[in-house]
Amino acid sequence: MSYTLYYHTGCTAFTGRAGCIIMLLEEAGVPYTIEAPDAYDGTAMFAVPAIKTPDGITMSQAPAILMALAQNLGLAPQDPIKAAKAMQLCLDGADMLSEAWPKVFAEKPERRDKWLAHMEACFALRAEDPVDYADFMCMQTMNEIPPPSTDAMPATTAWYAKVTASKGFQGLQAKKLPMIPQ
Ligand SMILES: N[C@@H](CCC(=O)N[C@@H](CS)C(=O)NCC(=O)O)C(=O)O
Repeated sequence: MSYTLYYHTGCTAFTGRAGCIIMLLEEAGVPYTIEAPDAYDGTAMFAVPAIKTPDGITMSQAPAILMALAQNLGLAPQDPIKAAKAMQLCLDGADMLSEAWPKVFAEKPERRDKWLAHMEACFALRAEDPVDYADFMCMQTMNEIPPPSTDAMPATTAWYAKVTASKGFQGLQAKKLPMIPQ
């Protein structure tokens, strides 16, 4: 049984907020298809991305989808302290995206810098940890921002190297789609 992800254009033109979910599914190596929003026949949802899972979950809200799926897919920390911090980072990543969208902080450099300093601190905390769902939420936005100076943000630089090498990131990149509509 396959997962079905729902997003604008079925992700044939851009990946938007579905990118983090695509990375999760690619990292897990599970079968999935992507359909347009009007194909969704699940329980109430306000806006895509939405998901239908083989075990009957139908839901929206990208960070909640990541949290709901990651446990079964083996992509959530097991340690309760790390698990709690991953939830925080996932929601931080979603907030950062909402604030950056759609011009990726072009008009708000001071907010970009505040977010990047926060991400640096968070990535330092998880430097030794394997990639998990919270990384995919953050990478969805971080990949759109010009890379920070390696001297100023060593933890972020190491984090980029770790996450860009992941199967999930590589699977999303292989689709050769922009994150934001062109
Ligand atoms: N908090 C939601 C935001 C969902 C959202 O804003 N989806 C956009 C596309 S990225 C949309 O389709 N919006 C239509 C609407 O709000 O009516 C999430 O993270 O999934």
